[in-house]
Amino acid sequence: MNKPIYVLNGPNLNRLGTREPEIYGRTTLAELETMCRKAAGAQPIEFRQTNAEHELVDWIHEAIDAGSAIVINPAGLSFRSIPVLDALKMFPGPIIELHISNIHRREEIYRHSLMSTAATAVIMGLGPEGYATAVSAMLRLLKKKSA
Ligand code: DHK
Repeated sequence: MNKPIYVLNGPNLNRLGTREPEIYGRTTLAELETMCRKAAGAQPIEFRQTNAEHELVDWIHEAIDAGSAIVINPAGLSFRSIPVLDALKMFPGPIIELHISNIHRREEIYRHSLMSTAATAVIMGLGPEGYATAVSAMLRLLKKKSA
């Protein structure tokens, strides 16, 4: 059995569906999980969300030992969390940083993600569909890695 892809979500993403729909759309986190599982097919995934920085760090540590890849939307932690960045730098597999919005078209405070230096790739601006795109892309990265 393949080790799971960890799809990790940061603060406030539990409010998707009603949170600033003009930016994030109306897809709920539960619907995003369904989209990810459909895109993953037989590949197992761990889909989680937290509002706590320490929990996101703990899950990245778990992925270091038990996961094959990480797709992460760190949300607001993207811009200030050295602990999340440091944890990602320890992860040996591929990492896709994901944002629903195009952070470069947002207010200045959202335009520089600390996480990107640890990411294999960054996907942003595709809206909620970006999650399925990220999982599909990760399947290809893992296949290339195992070839
Ligand atoms: C999600 C958030 O919660 C924001 O803090 C980021 C990101 C953007 C997103 O687009 O998924 O600025």
